Amino acid sequence: MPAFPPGFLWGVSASAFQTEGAARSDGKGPSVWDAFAAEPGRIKDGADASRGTGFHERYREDVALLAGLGAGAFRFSVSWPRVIPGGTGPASPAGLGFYDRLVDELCAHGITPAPTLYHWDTPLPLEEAGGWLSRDTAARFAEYAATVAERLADRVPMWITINEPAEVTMLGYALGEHAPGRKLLFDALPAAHHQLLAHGLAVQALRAAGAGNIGLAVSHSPVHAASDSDEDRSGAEIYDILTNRLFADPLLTGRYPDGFDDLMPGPVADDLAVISEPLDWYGVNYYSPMLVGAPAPDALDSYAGLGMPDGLPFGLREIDGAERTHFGWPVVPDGLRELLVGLRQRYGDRLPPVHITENGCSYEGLDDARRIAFLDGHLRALHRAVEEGVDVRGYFVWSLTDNIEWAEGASQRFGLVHIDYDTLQRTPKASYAWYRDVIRAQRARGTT
Ligand code: GCO
Repeated sequence: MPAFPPGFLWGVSASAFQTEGAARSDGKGPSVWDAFAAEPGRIKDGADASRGTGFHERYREDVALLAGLGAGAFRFSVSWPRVIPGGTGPASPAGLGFYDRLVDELCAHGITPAPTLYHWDTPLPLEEAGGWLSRDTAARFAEYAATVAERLADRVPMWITINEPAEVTMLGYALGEHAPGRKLLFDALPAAHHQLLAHGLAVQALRAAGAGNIGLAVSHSPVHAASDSDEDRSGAEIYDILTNRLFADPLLTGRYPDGFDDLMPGPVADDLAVISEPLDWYGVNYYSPMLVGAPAPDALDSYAGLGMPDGLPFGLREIDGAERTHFGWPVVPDGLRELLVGLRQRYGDRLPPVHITENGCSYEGLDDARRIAFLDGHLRALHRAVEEGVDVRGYFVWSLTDNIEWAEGASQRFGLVHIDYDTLQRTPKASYAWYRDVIRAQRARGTT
């Protein structure tokens, strides 16, 4: 592995709903994902998502695993309804106490705590009042952000406001495969705007509470047209805007892509000034590129288990020839370089330093040579992006342990560490030792 820049942060990511369990402990309020997962048929194989990986009980064991890895940082998420059980109103001392202990435990092991404030688990009462379709949710989020920062900012040197607002909008509100299960198609766009506003208000609230080094995690995929025909190119262009620009443009330039202002709830111009509050860094989640064309009979009717309804102005196509993960996602490491160089070209100096806040793959087994090959290929592609002038400061593997993969339940294993869902026993995989050795070798070169 070539040497990464001095100070490069070697991290691992996870999220609250996917790991914590203890859904009703310590006065935690219900989240939209608790409610969704409890509906029959929502989670594959009827997996019991409410136990997670038992992280709430076993966090010390997982921090020890992080320490064994030599991880420089751990990106976890704070569960909003664990901290503010009703979504609004008083904070829960027990809820805040849990994150307080987790942060202390990480610090005691020399691991940078990097909390995400929103990784999809909206407090249920707020969802029932409209969730991200309601402007009020953004204001409630900023209050919650301030509460967490007041408690943790003295020890937390890196913050992530929200995670993948595009997926929440698309999977949660447009297609209905994720919580809250709404199928609004393009009427879901206000959910995008209100998450962006929530982000901007939270940046202000965090800074006011003394927190710094703030970013967010945005999913990106290089998008290629299925052919040179005008129809395929325009399908790919719409998909590219929805995937790569709908969030990045307002965050980094203070403007929506052409035509989108009119589709958003107001006051859009005032909100954009808040949304584009300068970031300290920009987080990129990358899994695979997309091949997209016009809506057509040969378009995929499902992608990664997600049904694609009729009536969309694009159609996804199979990428031929690529290896696939257990999830069926194509493995294209150079897509990471391509998208980073593309972001740099599009946004120039408006793109702040970048962290790869998620990258990883689902494969079965403890002897996970294919995960090692995946991560090795992506790190080399990331290094090429650095050589091509992209200012990348860190890389976070998704994920430390196997965990609840949303509607896919326990069926997709992304961990460096295996979870036995009967006993919750943790067993490091071959990729854990490999990543430990990568970090060790980089550190020996004095780069981290
Ligand atoms: C996210 C992701 C993670 C997933 C991972 C694998 O939004 O950050 O959905 O939570 O588990 O991307 O799909």
